[in-house]
Amino acid sequence: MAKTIKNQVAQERRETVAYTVKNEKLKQWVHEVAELCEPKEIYWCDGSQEEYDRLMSQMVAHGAAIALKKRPNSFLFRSDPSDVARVEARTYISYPDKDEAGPTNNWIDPVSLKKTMLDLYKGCMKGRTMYVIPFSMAPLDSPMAKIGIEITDSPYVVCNMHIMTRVGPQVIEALGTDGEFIPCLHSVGAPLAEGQEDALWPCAPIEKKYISHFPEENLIWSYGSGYGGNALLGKKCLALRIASVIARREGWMAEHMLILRLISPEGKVYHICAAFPSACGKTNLAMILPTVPGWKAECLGDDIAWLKIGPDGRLYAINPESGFFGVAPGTSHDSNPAAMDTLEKNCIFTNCALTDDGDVWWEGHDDPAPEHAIDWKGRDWTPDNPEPAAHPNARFTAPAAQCPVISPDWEKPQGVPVDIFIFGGRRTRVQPLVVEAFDWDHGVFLGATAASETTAANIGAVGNLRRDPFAMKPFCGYNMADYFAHWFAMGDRLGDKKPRIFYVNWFRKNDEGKWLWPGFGDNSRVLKWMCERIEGKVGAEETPIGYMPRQDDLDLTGLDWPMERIAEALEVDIEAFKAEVPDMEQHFAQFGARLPERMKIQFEEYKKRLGL
Ligand code: OXD
Ligand code: MN
Repeated sequence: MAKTIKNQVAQERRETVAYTVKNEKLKQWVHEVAELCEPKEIYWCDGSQEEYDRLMSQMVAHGAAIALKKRPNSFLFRSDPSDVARVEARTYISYPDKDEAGPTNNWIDPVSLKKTMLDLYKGCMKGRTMYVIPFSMAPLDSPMAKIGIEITDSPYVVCNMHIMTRVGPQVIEALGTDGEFIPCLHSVGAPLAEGQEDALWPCAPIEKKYISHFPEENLIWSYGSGYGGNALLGKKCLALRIASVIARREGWMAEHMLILRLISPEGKVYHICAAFPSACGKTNLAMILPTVPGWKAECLGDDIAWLKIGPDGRLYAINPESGFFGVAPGTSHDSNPAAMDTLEKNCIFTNCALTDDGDVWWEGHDDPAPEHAIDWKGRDWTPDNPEPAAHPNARFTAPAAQCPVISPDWEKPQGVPVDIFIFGGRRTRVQPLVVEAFDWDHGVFLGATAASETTAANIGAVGNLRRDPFAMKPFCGYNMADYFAHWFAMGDRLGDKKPRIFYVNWFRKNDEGKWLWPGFGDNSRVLKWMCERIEGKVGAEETPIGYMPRQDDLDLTGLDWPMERIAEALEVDIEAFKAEVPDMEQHFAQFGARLPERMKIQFEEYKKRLGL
């Protein structure tokens, strides 16, 4: 009896698929989800331009998207005011044993979490189309590629996934009859009753949002949010949280890192991977236009790196994404000219302001504030308005291939060999411009103690200092203490082929609130010092916190900036470092007995060097 009813329901639901799907497990999963979520129809995405254009015109017709007159094939969306960023407080790493998730993750046991979410998913796609998105993270011809299937009821998510990942029947083809895929289920959590008009940005209230990961099953379930990393499940959920677990198991690394190529005047090539927390300048550094004479840079990725030891024993990095989902406010021809050029066409903008001539604008844009605009909430806005016109976490979604400084090797299947790791964050005080780790273990300690002021990329207070180890606090899919151990173990496996490790802070200010370092293109001066350290060409001073350049060790040719501020940017205030030790104690204490012995040794040595 049950079977007949099932069949009847299935027959009533239209299913559109323009290619042959041979993978039974996939077909079965899609139909199970349809029975649970009860969409009005199922549509398998093909990743084509025609599909993108069709969905966009539907969203324009509905009013959810605004076609920008000034930018070809570009659209503006405004989210619900409650749905503007990742929601770390509603993000779960679910293992049967809480200790596997560790103290830095939210945890609910899989049985109760699934029960709660199944109740929410029941009928949640009523009145909507269920889209099935076959996507690959990393180019399909890369040995690193991972296939995901995202099921979503959001056409906005489909269009973003077109840009951020590789979508299409080639992915289904690669799956064959029994290939493995990572199931990623997403719903905005806003079923439509018969005749009910759809919201412009449907989503569920905060207490019903769940961004859940079941690492033991490689499974992702997201409910209630349509924004960024909560909804584009290839990004943070798959390429970081789930991938970090797989990586540890298989002996590689999934990191919240940009990938950058630097080329010296002599043509020597260096690859740098840098981990900074969200909204701390990864996209700007990834697309840097060096000001230091003779040096060139190319971008390979701005947010995520997958790193694997190659046949020659070196560590190779590949960017699993195919687009940039960057923070718009603060992006300008000054801060990031390459990003501004990338944004000229074929982009999606979310929560930016709309100008009267049909373009987007945000705080920190080169163009002065327009005399009148429509703000991110859809209200009239003039420069005397105390609220910003764009939300501080307003975003652009842009194809990586469009970036004028994209490296010709950005899709190289085996990736590029890494020479340098950089950690860092946004610290107004205390942390100097740059420090080099004494060795790998000390570098792991620097990564593990990384701290940064919180930003608008997560819903919550902005500007508070928090420890964000390796910029992975919101993205590590297992116990962070085990993640530290994995870093130590990778160092052992890399032997003398280990990249060198540095820690930077571009954001230090003086007592008058003035920046101590110019930042942006001038950061290349610090990168040059790092490359020359590798070559043994330039000096450094040993300090209790690591090796540091003296002012003369930095190439400051042509830099028009008060030299006394640079001196201050390089100052180490030992008392200020000592004052932070209790916070570090607390940070490490949360891991209890799981904290690797090698980390304890590093911490003891650090305290000794500070004279404690
Ligand atoms: C991102 C983030 O979107 O880190 O990359 O929040
Ligand atoms: Mn990020």
